[in-house]
Formats: sequence, C-alpha cells, structure tokens
Amino acid sequence: MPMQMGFRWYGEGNDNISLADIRQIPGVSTIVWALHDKLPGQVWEKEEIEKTVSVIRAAGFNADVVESVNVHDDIKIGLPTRDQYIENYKQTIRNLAPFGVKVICYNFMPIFDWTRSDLFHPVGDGSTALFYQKDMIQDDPKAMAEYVMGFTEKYHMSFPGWEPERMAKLDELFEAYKDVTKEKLWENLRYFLESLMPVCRECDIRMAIHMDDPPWDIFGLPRLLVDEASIDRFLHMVDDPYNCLTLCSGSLNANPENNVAEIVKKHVDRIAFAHIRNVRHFPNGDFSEASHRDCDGETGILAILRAYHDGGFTGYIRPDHGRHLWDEKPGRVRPGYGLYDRALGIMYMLGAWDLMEKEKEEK
Ligand code: DNO
Repeated sequence: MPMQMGFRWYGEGNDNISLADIRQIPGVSTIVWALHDKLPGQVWEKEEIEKTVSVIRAAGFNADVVESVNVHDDIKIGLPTRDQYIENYKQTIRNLAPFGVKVICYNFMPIFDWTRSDLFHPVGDGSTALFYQKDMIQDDPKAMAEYVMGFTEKYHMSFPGWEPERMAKLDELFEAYKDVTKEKLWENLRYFLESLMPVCRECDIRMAIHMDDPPWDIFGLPRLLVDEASIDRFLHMVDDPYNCLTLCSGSLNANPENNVAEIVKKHVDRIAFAHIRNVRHFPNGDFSEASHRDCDGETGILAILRAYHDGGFTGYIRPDHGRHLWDEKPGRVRPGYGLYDRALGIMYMLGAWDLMEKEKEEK
C-alpha cells in the first residue's frame, strides 16, 4: 500500500469547500473528517457516522482518517469520572470500525489546542497566514481565547478544540488543571492509552497523537509532545503498534531546534498520519506559517518528504495549514484551512514524491 494523500474537510454545511472542489485536486484519496458537533466525551453513534461517511464515499473518497475524536478534560486531569469517558471513547472506536476507519488523530493538550496570536497575518505577498507573536502569549489566556472566540462568533465558525462551551468555563478549567504537573499528565496519558489499546487491536484502528502546538508550555499549562526526546518517551511508554503519532512538521518546528526529518527517519513505522506544514521563524521567537515550498520556511519540507519516501511510509499524509489566498478573506475560510494553498501544497508534495519514485525505478 503506498502512502495515501488526505484533505481535511469540516463536513456538509460546515465547510465552504465542497467535496466536488476537493475532487479536482490530483491524488487525494482520503477525506480527513470528524463529527464536529460532538463535544469531547460524547459517544459517536453509528447512524451519525454513517451519514457523514456515506457522503464522503459517494464523492469517491475513503473516510479512513478521523481528526479528531477529542479527549475529555476529565481524562487529561485524571478525575475519577475519567473511566466513564474512556468507556465512551472505546465505544466510539468500536462504532467507527465498521466504516473502515483506520486512524484516529487526537491531542492531549490541556485546555487549548493550537494557539496563535493572529489568524490572518499578512505574509508580504498579499496573502495571509496564522502567526504567533511570542510576547502576546505569555500571561493572559483569556485575551487570547476572546480573540479566537471573537472569530467564532463573528463568522459563525467553530474551531475544533475551541468549543465555546469549554471556553466559557476557562476559570474553572484552569482551577481543575492546577495540580496537573507534567508528570501527572504523562501518567494520565498512559492510563488512557493502555485502556484503549485492546479495543484498537480488536478494531484495527491506530491512535495517532498530534504534537503539541506550539511545542512548549503555555500559560503555565504543561505540554508533552514537544521534541524528539518526548516522542521517544511516548512511544516507549505504551510500546504498541496501535499507539502511533500524527507527526505534525509545523507544530514541532515552531521550535527551530527540532529536526523533523530526523524524527521521521527514526519513527517512520509508528507515524500513522503525517501533517506537512512549513514555518518561517523570526529572530525574536515569533513565527509565521508559510507555503509548503521548502525555501519559503525553515522546516525542511523536502528533507521530510525524502525521509518519508525513503523510509517506505505507507500511512496517511495531508497538507496542513496553508496561507489564505486570493478571495479567502476572514469569514470565507477557516484559518489555515483554505482551498488554494492546501491544493498547491498537495501538488508540491506529489511533485517531489513522483520524482523520488521515478528515481527509484530508474536505479
Ligand atoms: C490544527 C490541527 C489541530 C489538530 C488537533 C488534533 O490545525 O492540526 O487542531 O487537529 O490538535 O486533535
């Protein structure tokens, strides 16, 4: 099985991009999907799954990858109520299996998912991209949450991981996490995964943890999947072929010390899902997202693709955040998830891949 190219889609009525649009991008086999109206902790019922999967299949794609089944805070915090939420998670895995789902992407970040200070920052060529201004994400989580939620309200767009129901309870959440040290969070992650592994094996579904974005503690909240050493620890902690990674090049390389290609070489067998995103760094620690072209950022996109290719990668891959181009103004597009730059990203990746395949055949 060769690697499979995916495209993240937010679902009918929830995404301005249609499956018919995606069909016109060469080489896409897999729609990366989710039931976006589900809150963390709820069971995804078979009938609901069936509805979305049948739409995806009717458009000529497979629905092999879910991003994300979000993890309830009680599991991350390690409360006694976690066992019920873990049971619900197992039921969701069992319900997804008959629909051919092979990979579940999730994250274990406390309270916030990806974090940025500007969602539509000018890149300099007329387009905009997600931007991280380091000094703005220091000590005021509420200001940041209000900024992101402002978009949600103004444009009637939800961002996964930023559920308004959770953001409305920020004080309570910070209070609930106050004793969750980094070590406790590791322990809670281990507990969660060890409970799930037998069900994953039975259902042949790989759990693929997303890297923490950005890869450092924010607002005093611990973050785990931040570099090569922590990835080693994670894979060793639950050493099971169903315990895998969503290796996100852009999340990791927000810290320029992280050499993503080296991590790919080391762990290609445990990467179920590859996110390809390019990052441009500024000397003061700020960073901007960039086009997928290698020289537009410092993430090393070509070296990463080479590492996947030469390592015999057979998992799923997708372009991650792109810039917002042409008519993709705020409100018309989910930040990072426009059509055009992700389509360009796919062509860049497939161009490099096809060339490497040709070279291999000619050898
Ligand atoms: C950002 C995404 C993340 C990712 C979650 C996985 O755009 O890559 O939000 O989906 O962290 O649970």
